[in-house]
Amino acid sequence: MDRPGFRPALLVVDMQEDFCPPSGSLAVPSGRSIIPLINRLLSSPALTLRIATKDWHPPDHVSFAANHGPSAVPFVSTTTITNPGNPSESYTTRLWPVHCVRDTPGAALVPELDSSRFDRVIHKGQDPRVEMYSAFYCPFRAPKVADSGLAGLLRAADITHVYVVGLAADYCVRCTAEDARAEGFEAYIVEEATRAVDPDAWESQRAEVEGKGVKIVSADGE
Ligand code: VGL
Ligand code: ZN
Repeated sequence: MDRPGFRPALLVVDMQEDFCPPSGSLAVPSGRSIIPLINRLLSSPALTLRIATKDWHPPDHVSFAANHGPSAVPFVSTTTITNPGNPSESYTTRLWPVHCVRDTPGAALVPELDSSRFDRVIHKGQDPRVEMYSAFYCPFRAPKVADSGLAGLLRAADITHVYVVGLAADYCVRCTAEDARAEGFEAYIVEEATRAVDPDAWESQRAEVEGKGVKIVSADGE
């Protein structure tokens, strides 16, 4: 039975080959194992909107260790990212292996995913100068950088609740859910439908994520 004022969207974040074992360049441990549950969630008739996101980087993207000289080590080295619209705003972030380069096989959605269900696919991380974990925009305060239009899309569909699943829990899933909450939506991460790059780090981040108003829920009784 429809509840009044309940118009949920499912955001399926970055279910791409490069984030999945066995061959992804930034494979998230057991990242492939969540696909059957995501397909089941996608089939729910209760959903108002079903959206996929794709990490979609140019080859010269700032998050690739390979673009920072021979001494930069993926997963280990960091770099400083500056707001192109406000040089006084910057932060330090982790460098990654080359991954999800636009139009390459590694950037494709995994074929087992029931992609025919998606109403829209949002691309993110296209600006070579900035990292973009969230599917909404980069984490700068002002001005906003690389707005994907996702908030406007959700509002235009009168979405009330946003359920976030996919990869990776401790990066793009988390940031997307936090921004959904900050944009005024009830925001959820479905625990069994996500996996972390660093499972231990994710465990220690949960309280902080919940402190931002995101609810981490179980798919039990979906
Ligand atoms: C992601 C690292 C780099 C993610 C994207 O989708 O969580 N993580 N780019
Ligand atoms: Zn990326």
